Amino acid sequence: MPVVDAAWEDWLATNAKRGCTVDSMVEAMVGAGFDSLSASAAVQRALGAGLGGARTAEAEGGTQARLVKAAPADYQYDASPVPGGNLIRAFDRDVKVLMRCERPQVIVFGDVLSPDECAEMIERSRHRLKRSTTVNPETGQEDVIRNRTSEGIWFQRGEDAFIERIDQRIASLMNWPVENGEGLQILHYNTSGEYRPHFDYFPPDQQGSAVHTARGGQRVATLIVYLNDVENGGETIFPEAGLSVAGRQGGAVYFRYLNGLRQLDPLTLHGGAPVLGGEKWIMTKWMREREYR
Ligand code: PD2
Ligand code: ZN
Repeated sequence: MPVVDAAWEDWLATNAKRGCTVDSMVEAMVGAGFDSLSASAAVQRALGAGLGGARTAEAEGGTQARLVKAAPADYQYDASPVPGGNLIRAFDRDVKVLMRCERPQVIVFGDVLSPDECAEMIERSRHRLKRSTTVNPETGQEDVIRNRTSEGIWFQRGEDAFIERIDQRIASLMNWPVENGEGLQILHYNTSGEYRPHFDYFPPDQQGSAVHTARGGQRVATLIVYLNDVENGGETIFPEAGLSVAGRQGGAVYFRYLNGLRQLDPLTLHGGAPVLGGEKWIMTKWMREREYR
């Protein structure tokens, strides 16, 4: 595989300045022999370094490399709502804290769900999966794009007693009102499936965001629960923080990106690395500023 040498750095900087899309740059690099993860990381680096800002949007892995104004240095890290300690009583279950990172605010948990609960979530979802979409930053519509090669399904909040219990447990763990949570989303990736780096928040400077924030306001924090052990690959990566979380069944990663000043943390850029062997099942909970109806 080629390396990102001075010539490539120059090419990246020039194309980032010209406003080339993430996709087109990654594609060109892959065409020249880079693997998609290295190409994506180099493009993200170039955009960050060259333009002094962060890429935005869930759709970012998508077609447009847009910027938010916040620079990492501006974001004020205030206290996370998640309590301290090694063990957190979350509604009906004791959840282990395995790792905490302060900048960005990331926490890795063990035992959020039991193996039986993970199996039940997978079985309830298996036959209802649909190809995942991402939010188009211009229109706010959901688009199917290559940067998110997974299939998913949503459960309505509290739709039955089982889902209600999981919703309550997660709200208790995130220490955020259950009413502010979006419904649980289950995602399935086959081998080679990935979700390129993006933000979970809705970029304030993009037209399409208003459609989403009208209901419940901005997203505040994410919890990704791992429903199976992945044979190889499929880590949740935070490229700006140099962090990679290899999930274990029942465990979870939490990250928070909206502080009390309503600033958004660009260090929470994150993605799902390609699954190199086996399959990957996750469950995601997004919390909003206000009640989500
Ligand atoms: O599958 C993942 O690890 C992953 C990574 C980044 C999922 C999401 N984002 C997401 O659902 O937003
Ligand atoms: Zn995400």
